[in-house]
Amino acid sequence: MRLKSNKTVSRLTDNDVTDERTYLNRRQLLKSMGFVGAGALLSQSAQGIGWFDDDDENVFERRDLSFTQPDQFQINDTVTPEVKSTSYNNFYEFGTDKGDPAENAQDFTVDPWSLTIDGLVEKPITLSYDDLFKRFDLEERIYRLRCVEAWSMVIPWIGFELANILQQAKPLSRAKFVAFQTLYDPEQMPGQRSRFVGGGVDYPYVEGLRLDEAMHSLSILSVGMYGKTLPPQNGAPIRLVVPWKYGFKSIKSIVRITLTEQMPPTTWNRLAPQEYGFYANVNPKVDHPRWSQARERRITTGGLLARNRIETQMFNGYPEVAPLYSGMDLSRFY
Ligand SMILES: Nc1nc2c(c(=O)[nH]1)N[C@H]1C(S)=C(S)[C@@H](COP(=O)(O)O)O[C@H]1N2
Ligand SMILES: [Mo]
Repeated sequence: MRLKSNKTVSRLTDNDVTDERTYLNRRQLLKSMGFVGAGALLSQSAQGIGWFDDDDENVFERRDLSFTQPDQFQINDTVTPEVKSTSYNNFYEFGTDKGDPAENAQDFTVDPWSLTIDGLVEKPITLSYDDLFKRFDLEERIYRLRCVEAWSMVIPWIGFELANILQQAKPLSRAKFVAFQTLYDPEQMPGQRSRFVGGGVDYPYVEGLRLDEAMHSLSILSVGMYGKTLPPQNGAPIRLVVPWKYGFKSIKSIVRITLTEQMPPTTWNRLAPQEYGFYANVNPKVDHPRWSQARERRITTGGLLARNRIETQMFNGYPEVAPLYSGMDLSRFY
């Protein structure tokens, strides 16, 4: 994480952590700025990035789910081991280091939960924790997840199409966008109590989609992964997954979905508008101002320092979404 201005903590690109020396230099930089204590520095360098943490830290209880496995989402890519996708996370509400969410979110309370769908709809809906798992048939979708920081994973999500719930709420014809909001609960989320822990984000974390993007069959609300309910570090009890967009669009631990007429504000766009757009479609031809998006590090096996570089695919390999953007200049609408 490098400080760009006193308002913005900008993201570290993957290229900055591919060798341990750079990684440690970064820790030292953060430490000199007062972002991490010496203890964190030592334990992180000793344990890598948290993948080899004591597993007794993962005390959050996850239930088995029942779901179908439609053929079209059984893809060829190697699925990322669960131990990695649940310990290398971006969830700034629980801290900005990749190992922080798994460490700090284990006591997160997800039951009771309340998710409201409101705004420009005929029938506002409120779902309880149990409703999240009962109201829709759950299916497994194995999707690629491409972070804007140029790493990626392949994750077996369990969930239902966002379109299903939006249709139940009956959008009014004026509705053009869908706004999402993460829980705001500073007592449970240390990143919401301190600018240093929370990366300078103005909480709650918010995201948005155009209504036609939200209605696309690839857009899902996920309530589980690897056969079980979500762990808190991955956005329990319910999070968005939009696989053709950079990972920051896939907002976690959602409490509110609001249909709007105007394009809603989004967290990373507010922080650094010249770096993160509203659309954030994965695009190997449109580089981030500070690093290339042509390639990515696929996290499979082999640890943080393993070199596993592959070419990034247009729309993250989901070309069926291209018609949503016909006629748009994607370098302008990044
Ligand atoms: N509320 C919230 N949602 C969030 C984030 C966050 O910091 N806060 N990080 C985003 C980013 S940058 C990524 S890459 C994905 C990571 O999801 P995962 O940890 O399940 O892989 O979550 C996204 N959703
Ligand atoms: Mo990300």
